[in-house]
This record gives sequence, structure tokens and C-alpha cells, in this order.
Amino acid sequence: MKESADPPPIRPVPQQIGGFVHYPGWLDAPEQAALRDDLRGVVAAAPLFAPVTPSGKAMSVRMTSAGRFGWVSDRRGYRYSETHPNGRPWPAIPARVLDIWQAVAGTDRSPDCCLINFYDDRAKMGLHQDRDEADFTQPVVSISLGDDALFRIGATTRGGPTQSLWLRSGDVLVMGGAARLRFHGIDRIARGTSLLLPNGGRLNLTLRVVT
Ligand code: MD3
Ligand code: FE
Repeated sequence: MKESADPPPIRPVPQQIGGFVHYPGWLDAPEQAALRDDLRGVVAAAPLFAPVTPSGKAMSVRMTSAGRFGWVSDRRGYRYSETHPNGRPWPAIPARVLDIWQAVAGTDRSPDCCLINFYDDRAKMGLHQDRDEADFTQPVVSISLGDDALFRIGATTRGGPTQSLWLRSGDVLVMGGAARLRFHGIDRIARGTSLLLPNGGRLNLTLRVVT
């Protein structure tokens, strides 16, 4: 017998937080599972790698990308690259991911980079700005899957006041306007808060227009 179709998702009311737009639970459980399965295909084609900072330290987050450009870091520096460290082009951004961008980004342009960050329960990302893209009027869209993460948002200058927000599986966050250049980072992951990823941890997708 055919399984019954998933009911249509109920989309959350967006929450404005410091110029960011947060959609808690934008993706329902079946959508999260479908996205996780799409990402298994991406990671099979472009394996997660542990980036090294220009100073030679290993980052605790593992990464890969989809789309024309991926983000890489090694002793030569941080940059966008059209190839994985293994020399091959990145796989395409899954259609389901592009649909989310279409629904929330509010721009006619399409993302040309989908960075995939994987956090185990010890991984974190220090406060930084995203400023390697050519056009800061284009928003960045983040999609969270798996364990909860404590996200910290600062000012547009280092050392300003910060505020914190938990990002949960299925949440979507849109950074546009002046918020596009705010410092941000991940302080910690709350182990065991989601069953989406069988071995735990968190996947974050960030969609960007690079050129
Ligand atoms: C605010 N990733 O990959 S997503 C990154 O959860 C990054 O993996 C974090 O910061 C993560 O660069 C945070 C939320 C996010 C992403 C991009 C932003 C916030 C942002 C760009 C500008 C301002
Ligand atoms: Fe960032």
C-alpha cells in the first residue's frame, strides 16, 4: 500500500532579532529528513575535510561545499575555490536547498555557494565576519540540522556587545542589510538534543552569493 503523503508544513512567523530574521522550525521533521538524505549525497561526492587556518591550527568544524564555489582554508589562506581540496569540482546545490533560499532570501539572484559545516559536540566557531563575497547587499541564509547550537551575534565592529540565540534543527536564519556584516559565531553544541543525525552533531548550511 502507498504510504500517506506528509501533510503540508506549517511555516513559522519570522522573529526579527537584531536585523536578522529567524524562522524557528521552518523545516518540519519530514523536510529535515529529506534534506539530511540529500546532504548524504553531497558529502559522498565531496567529503568533509578539516580546514587548517593560515596560522596552521586545525579548525574544530569539518566542512565541504556545493555549488560553483566552496570555501576552503589552508596555510595559503582563506578563499573561495571552484574545487574541493581533492581537486574535483563541487557537487550541485540540492534543489530542496535552492527552494528554501527562494522562499526566504528576497533577492533575484541565486546562491553560488552552499557551505556545509559539521559540528561534533566539541566543535565551535569563533566570532568572525563574512566578508569574502563581492556584494554585501546579497543576504546570507543559514539552515540548521541536528543538535542545538548556541549562536552569538555581535556588532559590525569587533568587541561590541553580543547577544545569544539557540539555533535548533529545522531553523532558518536570514542575514541581510546592515546585519550582513555583524560578527557571529557558534559557542557550543548541545549534545543529544536531536535524533536527526544518527551519530549526533550538527550540520549547518550557509547559502551565499559569492560573485
Ligand atoms: C551573520 N557559520 O559558515 S550560521 C559561517 O552555524 C558561519 O555554522 C555558522 O558563520 C554556523 O560563516 C553560523 C549563521 C550565519 C552565517 C552567515 C552570516 C550568520 C551570519 C553572515 C553574516 C552575518
Ligand atoms: Fe560566518
